[in-house]
Amino acid sequence: MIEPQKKPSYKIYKGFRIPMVFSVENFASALNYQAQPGDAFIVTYIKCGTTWTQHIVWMLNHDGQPLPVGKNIQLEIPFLEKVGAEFVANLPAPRFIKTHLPYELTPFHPEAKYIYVARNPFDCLVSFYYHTQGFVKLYDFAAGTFEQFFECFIRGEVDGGDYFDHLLGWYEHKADPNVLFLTYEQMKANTRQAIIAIADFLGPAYSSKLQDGEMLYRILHHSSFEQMSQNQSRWSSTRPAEMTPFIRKGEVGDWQNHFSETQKARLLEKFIARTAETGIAELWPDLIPRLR
Ligand code: PPS
Repeated sequence: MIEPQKKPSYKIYKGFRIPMVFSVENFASALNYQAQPGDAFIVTYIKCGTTWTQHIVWMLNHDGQPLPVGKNIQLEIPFLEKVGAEFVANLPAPRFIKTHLPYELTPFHPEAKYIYVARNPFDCLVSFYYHTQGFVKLYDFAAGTFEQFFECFIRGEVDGGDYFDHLLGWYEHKADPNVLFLTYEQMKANTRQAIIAIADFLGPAYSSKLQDGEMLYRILHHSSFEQMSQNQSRWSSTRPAEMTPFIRKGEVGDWQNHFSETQKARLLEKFIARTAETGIAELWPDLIPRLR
């Protein structure tokens, strides 16, 4: 008998895959959260640089000091779909909110701000595989293979929904006045510039703080991969010691260590088909030549 394809386990709500330990009620309420003027959302498809951006934003609000041990970024800048609307509505203003929702479902207010971070789908897939494997209680996929996860991702049958739908939906709004569109790769190439762009986007109350070069230096230092690799209980719930850590590798191009030639060709074909004539391929100019 052929073994059925192993897949991560999810709860399904209106077609969304939700990690098993998440509450459907909170997820449903998140969709009805009333965004407020002054709210700032950090929006990503899963594994595209959310936590890194959350920490930068948190430090901009805390004199460039790093998140101390004992606190968790997911409570400081809460994940809307996980904690639900009431938790977020009760935060003091201005609210900073994490979400993985696609554009059309993200609570909108013209005076709210949206920082969107995109990451190339190849590295996103690899990072998402380790995430799904490592959070054993969330997905029951500890024994899942890269090949099995690849099939789920390419079909969009993962809890982020379809990667390309998410990116296309937000990319259309990249020039909106209340959207800051960044890529993980830009953040890696020039983190200093990304921190300044985020502060400028949040407004003079933030950008003025960076005039003190000391604070910019502190944020740069504490947002580095090396620093964020320390005391990882600050970023997520714990995962079994034998699994990869949440802040795992932090590299551009790790996909080259994982994809077979066939997988490269299949995801490249999908990437080209889904992003044709959008300009999205220009976000990662080195990617397609390296894949061919
Ligand atoms: S989540 O679960 O969706 O919130 O994950 P997310 O934070 O979006 O993405 C996790 C990946 O981001 C990497 N990361 C970093 N890279 C570089 N520098 C810093 N400071 C940093 N912090 C987090 C993290 O390692 C995950 O990527 P991979 O490729 O798995 O290492």
